[in-house]
This record gives sequence, C-alpha cells and structure tokens, in this order.
Amino acid sequence: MSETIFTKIINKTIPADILFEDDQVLAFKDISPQAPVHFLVIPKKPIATINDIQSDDDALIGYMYRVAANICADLGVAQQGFRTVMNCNPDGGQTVYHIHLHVLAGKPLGWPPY
Ligand code: IU
Repeated sequence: MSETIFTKIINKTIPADILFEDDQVLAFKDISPQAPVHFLVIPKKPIATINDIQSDDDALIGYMYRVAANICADLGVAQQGFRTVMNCNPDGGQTVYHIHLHVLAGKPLGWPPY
C-alpha cells in the first residue's frame, strides 16, 4: 500500500493535534471539523480500506472504538452522545486510504447523513 498523509502524521513528519497515542493507534483532531468535536482514530498499521481488514485485525478494529469512547469520556461528550463513521471507497466518501474512524460530537447530529 502506498504511503498516505496519515503515515506522515504517525511518523510526526507533519504535525497533528494529537489526543491519544499508543503502540497500536493514534487519535488526532480532524483538520476540517464537521462538528464541535471531530477527531479521527487511526491504526498505526496501514490498512487502506474496510475491505482490506483481515481477521487478525479484528481486535485492533474493536480497540479503535474503545479508544474513541474513552476520548469522548475525557472530553465530556460520551453521555450526551457521539457518532462514529468509517467511510469506504469513493461512494462512501473516503479520501484518505488509511482507515480512520471519524468521531463527531458536541451537537445533535442529523440523520440520515446525506
Ligand atoms: P475521509 O473519510 O477519507 O473523507 O476523511 C478524511 C478526513 O481526514 C477528512 O475529514 C479530513 O478533514 C481529514 N484530514 C485531516 O484531519 N488531516 C489531514 O492532513 C488531511 C485530512 I489530507
């Protein structure tokens, strides 16, 4: 898989507003927020799309959601609520081909999202 801008963020060759990091994941504020709270949780392992997730990634994907919830709790938005979105390929609105969980919160979010 070719390197994306998220690899550069992981490697700290370009800056990001980091909320959480460990050996498996990185969470940072979205550069173009679509809600008062909008951050991304990405695996450090480069996986291009949801279609590329393998069975040995299952725990990692679950962990991304737990990190998202923990950050929402830290930010004080977990109880009021939040939305997670992972876009896939062009019709799904994916623009960066390194999977990322969008986490949006801080206002009532509309549904459906189109
Ligand atoms: P998408 O689901 O692939 O469309 O989401 C990509 C997101 O990555 C989008 O919300 C961008 O604003 C965000 N982003 C970023 O936070 N920092 C960057 O340097 C770049 C994109 I490029």
